[in-house]
Amino acid sequence: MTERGEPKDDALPVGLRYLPGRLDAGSRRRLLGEVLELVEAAGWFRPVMPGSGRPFSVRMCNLGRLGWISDIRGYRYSPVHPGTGRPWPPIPEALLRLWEELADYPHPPECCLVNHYRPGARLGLHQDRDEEEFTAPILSVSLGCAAWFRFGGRRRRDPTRRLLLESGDVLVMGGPARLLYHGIDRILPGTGEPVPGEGRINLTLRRVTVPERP
Ligand code: MD3
Ligand code: FE
Repeated sequence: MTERGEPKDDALPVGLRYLPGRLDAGSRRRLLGEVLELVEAAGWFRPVMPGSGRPFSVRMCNLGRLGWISDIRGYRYSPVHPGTGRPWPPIPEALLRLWEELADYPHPPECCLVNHYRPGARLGLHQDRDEEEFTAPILSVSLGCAAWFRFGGRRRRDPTRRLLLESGDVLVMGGPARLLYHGIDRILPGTGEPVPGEGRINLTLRRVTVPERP
């Protein structure tokens, strides 16, 4: 239910698919274990706001050929980790299969951005527009603590509403939903699968480049 008590699927924007409980407890635990093993080996990084250098409250890492990073110079995709200069680890098979099943897009994702929210961490309202390919959806998997997800329209001033995202929930944002403003208001400590270091892990699968025509 949302904050006002209406059903969660009440008039979701066209292109936003909400799949509560898409992953069962076993899949959630295996995926969390696999992702955290890869990320701990590669290392987390703390993005900072372009210009101001103010750090994000969310820690990040990436899997795949390209990773989203943010430093004093700007937001961009990079083939290497900004701290180590090494390529990102591969995207786990289970996530590639989920993309094949749900994305309705004929090419694989190139990036899995891994976000770690500790209690108190948040992500302000923003659009995801650093990719070149906008006809592919973004697919998100929530693991660990539940969180209040906020989304609005294509303009920052458009009205917003919230959805409670729980461990195992999947969201697919495609078509007209691809450029909606969205963010994370706060996480609910003590809910969902235990995450080492506490908190919430969110995975977003993204196609970054426009595929070459055959
Ligand atoms: C709606 N992550 O990494 S995932 C992000 O939970 C990001 O960590 C949030 O926003 C998180 O950029 C939200 C759900 C999500 C992702 C992309 C979207 C919702 C979206 C793109 C368009 C509309
Ligand atoms: Fe986003």
